[in-house]
Amino acid sequence: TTIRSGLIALTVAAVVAAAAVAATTAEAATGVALAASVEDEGADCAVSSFSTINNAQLPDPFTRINGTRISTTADWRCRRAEIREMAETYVYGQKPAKPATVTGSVSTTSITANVSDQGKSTSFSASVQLPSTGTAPYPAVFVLAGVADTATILASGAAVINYNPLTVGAEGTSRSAKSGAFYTLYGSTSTTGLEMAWAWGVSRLIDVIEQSGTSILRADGLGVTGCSRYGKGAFTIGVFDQRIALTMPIESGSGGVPAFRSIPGESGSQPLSSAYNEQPWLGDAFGSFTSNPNALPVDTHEMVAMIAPRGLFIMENPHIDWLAAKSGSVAALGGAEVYKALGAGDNITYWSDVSDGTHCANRSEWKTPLQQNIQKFLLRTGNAAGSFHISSKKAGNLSQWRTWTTPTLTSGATTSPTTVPTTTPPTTTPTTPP
Ligand code: MCU
Repeated sequence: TTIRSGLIALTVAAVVAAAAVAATTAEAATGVALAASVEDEGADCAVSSFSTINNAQLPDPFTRINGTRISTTADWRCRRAEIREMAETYVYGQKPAKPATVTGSVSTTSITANVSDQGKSTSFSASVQLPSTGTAPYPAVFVLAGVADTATILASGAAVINYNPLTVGAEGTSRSAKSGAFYTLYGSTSTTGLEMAWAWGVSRLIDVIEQSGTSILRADGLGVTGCSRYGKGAFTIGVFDQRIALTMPIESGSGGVPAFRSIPGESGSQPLSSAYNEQPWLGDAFGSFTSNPNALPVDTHEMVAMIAPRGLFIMENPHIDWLAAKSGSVAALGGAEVYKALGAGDNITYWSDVSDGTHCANRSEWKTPLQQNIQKFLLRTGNAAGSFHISSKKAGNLSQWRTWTTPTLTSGATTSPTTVPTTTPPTTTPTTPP
């Protein structure tokens, strides 16, 4: 028995070592760690107090609330936490931390989460479809409401987790009578909007995947996608859980990827007030900003940046004005500056140059990049560089939206958030959009 268990231990060690080498190789290619093993790596960061601002341009993602600029890649962790806090406060509503009790199970056909917090309990499930190729444990993509090219996802070797967000945060209610699993725990008058409620639900399903061991699904190979209102959801899910390795919002429109400041000037796009009122997708606090987004101390290019350096594949439709693809390109280009500064410029893809104008269609142009993103970030068998394919019909111009430049971040330790730089901040030439 001793020899046998020794052999098993050696075999396990070899497999673990091989996995570690694979991860190191994938990460070495980008020079940065990819998905995290925790929901929020900056949960311990102290965030200074903040308030509204007045700035018609996109806020500088590299400047802290106290006015100093970050200078090392390690500084990004707590700068990101500032953005997260401002985004929760003014845009989406608070995402409660992992509740005291999360239990559940993963089978080859479903995942169930049972969650209890402050004396209240709820549970919800998602169905699972395993791919026909590859071997367990499989990477997996959460598909919101079934709207995405699931055939290509499965054929690429990733499982599909069919997540119905409406059971966690229902549409069709007033802001004072919200319902669904999230609001069962946190109250029907919670000021947190549906997009964040949906994000919380996926985070709890990930807790269950993590706790279930690795026999069916891999917790370190998870992606998310969905179209339209579910594109807004897919984006929010990726922004607020760093365990998501690949985020793929499709045609998300106002309340999703498009920059809030750019939407009012984009002809035919869904106005902020409409996105706020159609359904309680955004948090209640956003109501103060629908006619004045310039007061927001954050914009969605910084939500894009919160996903960095993890995989991000933004898909947009330039043929329907309502979908605000021009403002989407502004946010993507702005957020890509953070990707570049972190040495992960290759991890973001933006694609609105498509011929079919049908909303939420499966498009031939997106098939290959979808497979490549799954290979790179979920299976970790590929390393295709991300790229920008912006439709000339809806091409935003980042230089009109910023005065800040993109710093060259050094790899040193974090600089104190309270230290005022004694030297002039680096004056790098703005990098050309990818
Ligand atoms: C783009 O997502 C939404 C849009 O914001 C709404 O105004 C419209 O009613 O529905 C779109 C959608 O979810 O379509 C499926």
